[in-house]
Amino acid sequence: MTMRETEWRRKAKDVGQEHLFAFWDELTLDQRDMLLAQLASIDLESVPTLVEKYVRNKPDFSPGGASIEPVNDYPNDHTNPRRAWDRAHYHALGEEMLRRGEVAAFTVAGGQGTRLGYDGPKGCYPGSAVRGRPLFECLSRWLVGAEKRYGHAVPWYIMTSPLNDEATRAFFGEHKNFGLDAANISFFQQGVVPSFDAASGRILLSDRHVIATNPDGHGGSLKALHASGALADMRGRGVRHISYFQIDNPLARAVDPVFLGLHAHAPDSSAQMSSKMVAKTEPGEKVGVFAKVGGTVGVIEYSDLPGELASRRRADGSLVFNAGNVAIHALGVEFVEGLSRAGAGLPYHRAEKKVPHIDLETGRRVEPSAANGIKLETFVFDAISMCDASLVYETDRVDEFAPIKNASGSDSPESSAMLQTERAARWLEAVGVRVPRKADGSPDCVLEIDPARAMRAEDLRSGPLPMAIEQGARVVID
Ligand code: UD2
Repeated sequence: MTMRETEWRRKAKDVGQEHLFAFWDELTLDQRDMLLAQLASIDLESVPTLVEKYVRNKPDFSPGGASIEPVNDYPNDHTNPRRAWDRAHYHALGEEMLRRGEVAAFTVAGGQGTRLGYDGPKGCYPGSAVRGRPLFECLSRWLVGAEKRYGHAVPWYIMTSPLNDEATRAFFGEHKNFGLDAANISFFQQGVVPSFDAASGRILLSDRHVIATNPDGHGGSLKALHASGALADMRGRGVRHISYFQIDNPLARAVDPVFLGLHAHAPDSSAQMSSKMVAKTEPGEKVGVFAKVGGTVGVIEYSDLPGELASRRRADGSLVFNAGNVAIHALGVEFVEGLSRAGAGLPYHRAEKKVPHIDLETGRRVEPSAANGIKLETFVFDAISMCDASLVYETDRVDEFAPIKNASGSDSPESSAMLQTERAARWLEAVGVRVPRKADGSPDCVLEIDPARAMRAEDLRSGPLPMAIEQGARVVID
């Protein structure tokens, strides 16, 4: 036995995972090296706690006996008597931040398009309604537009995972970074956690010399921003705030002056972490909601929100707990640095999944037909409750939320294209362009507006526009 082997065997044994060496004698020297290297990359010491807390037990994320109140969000309609606010003021402040180069864009793109049935990084999926531009390109167009408008490049940080890092970088290379300067694009990988056998709490092997792992969730982005040096890079560039969004939503405003202005300057914001919400469509809609739990703003998963509260309504008929999470946030660089310094880990959430693995007795690969494993993930929105104060801003669903998650039905390429067209139609109508509509009111055409041309309806006035869109036409405004 080599020193290295002895040491790692002991470490694995100490945390109850010695079985990871079950096939050691059959491995080639290279395979042995790979296994030891993988062991070194995992936080083995935390394993017993993870097993006890999340595999053998199911942590309770429900609010329990704590008080639950709605958040006092900034309504999308800034004249809403519930809370009138000065939209133009915050828009101007946000624009100033962009002019000074204080903002970075950050996309979490570590997931695979599994639900979509797409074999590759989700960002490569054709997402725009008319041209079928890849999701990465849809988002890149905001940054092209912002640089043109504000005279300062917005650096773009993209979090990948071991599952898609190489393919993502290659895709950007093939597409010449979508016209952005390579010096302003950074990729880094998120971390992974071992996948566990639900019954025994043992870490699963995906091959005789490979530990089964899964990406550590979008919450892993906060750790990875620090570990990758991205935060230091931001500091070096004078970036103070991070505009966070997911790869699956082609309508997400990669940079939104109003939201950034509110986040950094509103009196009730700590400028640590702010969020966008959309009003839930019905009590049963499966999105987490922002609420004050025990006086602190956080997200309650839909499964944890008591039914009575989910369906409670205001006098005007709107839902009291309607603040749906669309996974768009603004984060202060200092806040994320502070979390890393304090080692403030986010809690894990467990998911019971089918995890293919090697049977320790037979050495054969098992493709389970029912959930056998536990995958652990952290969620970025759990950082909200660590803020001194956290602001929530309501955006309009049609304006900013058309995710592509499923192959068909809701949140599909088809529903996203319809929403993209509806938004474009509204913007065009707002500046006097006639848009054909069907009897049910939906646009009778397919439309796409390039964000580099217009970040909001008003921007459309600055260039040529058709008088009217023809029935059935497919039109790009750029
Ligand atoms: C997420 C939210 C949901 C709602 C919705 C909005 C959770 C648990 N749910 O649902 O409340 O806000 O989005 O669209 O977050 N990702 C990584 N690494 C990972 C896992 C995910 O980068 O390890 C990225 C992924 O590439 C994608 C995003 O995070 O951009 C969302 O991931 P998801 O598809 O797992 O989340 P979803 O759609 O269940």
